[in-house]
Amino acid sequence: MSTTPRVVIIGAGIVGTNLADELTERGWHRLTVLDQGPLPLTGGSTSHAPGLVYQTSGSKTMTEFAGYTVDKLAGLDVDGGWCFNRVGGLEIATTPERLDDLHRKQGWATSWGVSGAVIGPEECAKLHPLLEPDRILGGFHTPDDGLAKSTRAVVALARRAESRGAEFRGSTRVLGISQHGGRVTGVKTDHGEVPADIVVSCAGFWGQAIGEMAGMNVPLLPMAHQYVRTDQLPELVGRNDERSEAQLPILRHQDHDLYYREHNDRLGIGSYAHRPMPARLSDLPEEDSPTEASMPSMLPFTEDDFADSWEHSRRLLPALETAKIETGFNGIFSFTPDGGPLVGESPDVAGFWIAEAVWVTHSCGVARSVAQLLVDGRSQVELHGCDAARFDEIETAADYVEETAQRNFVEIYDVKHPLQPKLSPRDLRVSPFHARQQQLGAFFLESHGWERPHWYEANAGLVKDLPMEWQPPSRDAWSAMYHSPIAAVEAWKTRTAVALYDMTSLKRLEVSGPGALSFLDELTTGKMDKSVGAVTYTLLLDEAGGVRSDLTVARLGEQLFQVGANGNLDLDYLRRQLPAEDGVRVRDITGGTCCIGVWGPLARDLVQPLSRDDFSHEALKFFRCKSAHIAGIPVTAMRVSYVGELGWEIYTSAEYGQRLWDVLFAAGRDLGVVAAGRAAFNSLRLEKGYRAWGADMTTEHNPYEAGVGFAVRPQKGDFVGREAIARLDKHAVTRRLSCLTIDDGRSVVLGSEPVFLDGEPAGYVTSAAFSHTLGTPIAYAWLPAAATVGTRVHIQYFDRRVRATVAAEPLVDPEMHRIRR
Ligand code: FAD
Ligand code: THG
Repeated sequence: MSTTPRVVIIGAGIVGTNLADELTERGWHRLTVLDQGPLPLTGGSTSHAPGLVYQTSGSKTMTEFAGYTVDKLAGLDVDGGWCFNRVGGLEIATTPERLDDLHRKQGWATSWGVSGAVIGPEECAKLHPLLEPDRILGGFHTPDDGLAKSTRAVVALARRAESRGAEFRGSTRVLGISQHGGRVTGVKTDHGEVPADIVVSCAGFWGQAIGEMAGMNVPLLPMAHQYVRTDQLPELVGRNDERSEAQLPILRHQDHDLYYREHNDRLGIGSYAHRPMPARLSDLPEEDSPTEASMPSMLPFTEDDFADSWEHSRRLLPALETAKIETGFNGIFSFTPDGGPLVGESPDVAGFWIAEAVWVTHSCGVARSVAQLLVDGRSQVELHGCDAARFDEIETAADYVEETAQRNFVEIYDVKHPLQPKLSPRDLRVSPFHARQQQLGAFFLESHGWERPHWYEANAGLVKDLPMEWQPPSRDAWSAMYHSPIAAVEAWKTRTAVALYDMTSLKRLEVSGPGALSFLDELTTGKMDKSVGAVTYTLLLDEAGGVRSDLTVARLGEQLFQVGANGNLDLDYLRRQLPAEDGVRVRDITGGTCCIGVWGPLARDLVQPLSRDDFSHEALKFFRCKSAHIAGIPVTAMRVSYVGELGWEIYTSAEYGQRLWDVLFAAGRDLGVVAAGRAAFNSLRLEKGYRAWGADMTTEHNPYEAGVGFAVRPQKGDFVGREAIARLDKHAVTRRLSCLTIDDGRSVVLGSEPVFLDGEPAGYVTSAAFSHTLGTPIAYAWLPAAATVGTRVHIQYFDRRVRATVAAEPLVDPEMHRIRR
């Protein structure tokens, strides 16, 4: 008798069939896959996807997903027909900016373990003879990329899953999700009810409609994307046959939003150059028996939209000059607010999961992770960029999704700076200090809808006052983007006088009730049962001891805690862990409150005269908090500093925010106070060695290798991850988040670059900045533990090698003299 849960998968596209395969491989064979379309050509996106698989992206997780897709599909066939054709990938540059970007991309490939090289125009033409070498500047060649035959892969995967007991039912439309007592119990279809303990919607761009049936908002937008096939090209005749289909590398011409592949003696061309074309599900053709030429996910070809793409294609590939477009269609697939997929369980209906907005490229990897989540409770590849709960509420609103998804479509192949903000929607969330920040000439970047000052032009006049040793060297054009030398002023003032930082966008959660203490105690690595007024830096671990988040927990009352968190994933996690019986409440208080970080050696000189409360070291020690009044404004002062200086995070409710800002600013004038932005903030926190969750560490890392082992108290009693942690030898880590200083004192890197040890790729940069206090660029990187302090390494920045040295950390104030006084 089997005891594995009954699973229903909605959708037999590349994601659903992969998931059926992964789950049955893990012994979960009580599994039914339903699709409204006939099998195997259901009429979803998979049924027409040309299947180009480029593995490399800026995301380690997505690149690893793609790597698994390549490996897995390469091992599959249907009656000898390939599921993956390793023709290689070629992305060409026709502008110097693109060529630079390809070097940067080659760096990502190296960081994440994909092989690839930037090559010259002649070599490109040798690989792809349709290319005219004098029309291009070079290309990035990735020999392991290629074509996925998704329509064949679904057959191979379904056969394998069926052989292990899975059942596939086509022409069965899901009409509703049945639930009882907050749990999914099955799905309603046009052929009756199918009972289930777990339902996973792999419905692709129909995801929103299925989500609605379970009351889950799925932030994706179906959009059309044009794809055409030419008529026969004499240059391709005789090269391929029906079986091989292709042998030239898949080609990308991103400067004009185009890509190409062979279809035997024809060329297929995909274009993102047209206007965004959002599609309504109700406008799709109803098709009971889809064919390759007609299916629900295909809208009629709109030729005018392709005109420019055709021109640019003929310019790039002269063989097209005499060719014609034989067929074309506007094919539909999913776009999301940040371009990432959507993976996770409904927050409201236990057992209802989604795995949507997934490309063929990442499909095997996503499916493996979902199977691991379901079977083991944990994905081996970390998922924070895929988790459906990563968005704040505003980011899941239909208006927001429509606007950002369309923008992502337009920008899909753009050369993107890591700090580049969205142009719209903007000014969605502003702190109460916003008007003042504008008056000070704040340069805003955006995060989860929040406007965050990166520096203030009002401080420009102080650049000339910078002492010699604080003057930053000039930067290369790329690292100078979205940066200003004014950040040096703001860092200098923070280390030598006092500065005000807007900390409002930091996610704040209130955890309250009689069960609050034990609730937090069971989830975190730290001791929570401290006196009222204590603040604890602590970790959330997963069951395997991976770092799920790092938090500050302030005990404001016996049954009242304020948690400083890293984002919505923390809120989502805490809510899911709430005990069934009442007694703990978790509330997001970010929006109704605000926070100013007042930090610097003169912070106390600024704040104390404004208050009748005692802000002395004795009265409010490091990592303590208390209620107080500042110029009559009720505040909570928390003696915490992510920039590593004396001072407090000062919280108040939103209504008092502007007054608090004004009072502090005015009182600080004689002390030389400045408003300071995220550019200085990030530099100062790195100097101090404070990790940023998501960038520096994730669930893939344990606290000891990440350098936050000090926050783990195994002796405190049980907590999530304790057993796993107990099995680790904290002194025997094999890799380490390591601090690097750049030897030449001027070459700034930005993050994700590969790091070489003895000439071999050995790790990657997580965060980087110019350290104003040291007068040299610095970086944090994951490196083998053998790279001890003093080890020489180099970082690849575009096509350059930047020498760096592993340094003892933190670089600034290891004795905590600046903070504890
Ligand atoms: P689908 O294949 O759409 O499967 C979802 C299934 O759910 C469908 O079969 C549908 O019938 C079923 N379903 C929906 N609602 C219900 C219901 N109520 N009841 C029962 N069943 C239901 N990706 C790449 O990686 N590389 C490419 O080169 C590439 N090129 C593309 C080119 C074009 C023109 C387009 C449009 C997309 C392209 N994509 C590419 C994207 C890729 O096709 C999709 O991301 C991928 O196929 C999605 O797979 P899926 O299984 O999630 O969705
Ligand atoms: N402020 C508040 N909450 C936060 C952050 C914050 N939560 C999320 C994130 N930032 C957490 N990150 C850190 C990292 C380091 C410190 C605080 C928050 C810190 N560490 C000290 C140290 O390592 O020297 C103290 C450690 C200790 O005494 O345990 O200050 O910015 N509210």
